Amino acid sequence: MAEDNEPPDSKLTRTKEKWAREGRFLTGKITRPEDQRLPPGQHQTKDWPVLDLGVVPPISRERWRLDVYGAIENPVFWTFAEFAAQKRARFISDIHCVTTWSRYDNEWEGLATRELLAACQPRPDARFVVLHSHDGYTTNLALDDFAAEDALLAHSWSGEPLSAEHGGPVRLVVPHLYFWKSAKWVQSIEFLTEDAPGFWEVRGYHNRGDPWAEQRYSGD
Ligand SMILES: Nc1nc2c(c(=O)[nH]1)N[C@H]1C(S)=C(S)[C@@H](COP(=O)(O)O)O[C@H]1N2
Ligand SMILES: [Mo]
Repeated sequence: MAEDNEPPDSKLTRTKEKWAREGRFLTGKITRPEDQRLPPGQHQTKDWPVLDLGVVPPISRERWRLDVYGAIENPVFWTFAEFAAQKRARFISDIHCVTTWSRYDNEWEGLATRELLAACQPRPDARFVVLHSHDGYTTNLALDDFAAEDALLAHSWSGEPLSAEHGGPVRLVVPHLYFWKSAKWVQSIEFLTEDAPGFWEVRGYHNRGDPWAEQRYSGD
């Protein structure tokens, strides 16, 4: 298993760090999702590109566990069967990747993050969430963003089990933020009282990542 390994250093990682330094793709426009479905600087794609650190961790549904811990009242440790037996959400949403592609109308099924919060009961001082993935990737979100009404831990896409290349058995989907916040191959979810920037957030990418405000890079 790759979970204790350092994330791989790749040419793509170095290219994306360079884009952050140069402010690549920035248009300087700010729009709102109500007025404009496609965020500034994005273009629509019909296919679904694969983007990650280059390692697909081989985690079957049988071996997968969800470990939820930190500033919560009820730590959760579920097998895939226990996870899948929770109340099922089905959401349709758009993907916006910071590398400028957007893909409309993705059908996801899984557990709404709000249901997870109801189960694990964050303490009053919990304000941030960090996702830890089996490839060594991490990403951080404000608890309010994690709790968005259309955010979910997805195990299915278009009615089929989520493929390994797209983050199966289970990935996060947070449609209102750039897609790097949507961690693939979720291993554990940590609740924190202080923020803890993740893999891209310490490599020049924005701490929040609102596509309509073009929060691509830190300092935008
Ligand atoms: N575990 C993990 N999750 C990840 C990544 C990653 O490298 N590892 N890459 C992020 C980035 S930068 C993007 S754009 C999306 C890509 O998801 P996709 O390959 O399903 O399109 O996954 C995000 N989640
Ligand atoms: Mo990305």
